[in-house]
Amino acid sequence: MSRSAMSRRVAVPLAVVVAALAAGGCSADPAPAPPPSGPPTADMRVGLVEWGFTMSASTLRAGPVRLTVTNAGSTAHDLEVLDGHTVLGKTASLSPGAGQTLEIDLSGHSEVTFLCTLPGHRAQGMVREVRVVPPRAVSSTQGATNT
Ligand SMILES: [Cu+2]
Repeated sequence: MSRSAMSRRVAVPLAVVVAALAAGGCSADPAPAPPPSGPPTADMRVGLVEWGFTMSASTLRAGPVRLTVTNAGSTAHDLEVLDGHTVLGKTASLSPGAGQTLEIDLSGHSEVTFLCTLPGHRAQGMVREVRVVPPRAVSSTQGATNT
């Protein structure tokens, strides 16, 4: 008797907690912030997080570029840079807090793909197309906002 009264008493607060958790799950989703707009860069910082990439710029400059990659997440990640099926560069699997610098040549490329190759991470959202702009176009678009 007293037992059923007790379970009824906790039933309402529990439902409230569950509803709050469900509602909070969406807004608390740690989606990476979009990269700042600005001129294409040859020196980009890339953060690996659950589940995506934070980037210090939105576009890369064709030619030699340096990617300073840091795992800012709480599980292991890596970064593979692809053009189609061609691997242009790839870090080791990085523990949280670890980093690696990739030096790659993007001469002649117009778009690359950033990808985390750890199982399941691509499906969680760790894939992203990044535009590569030839140096000739850089000066004419410098300072302009995205078209
Ligand atoms: Cu990953």
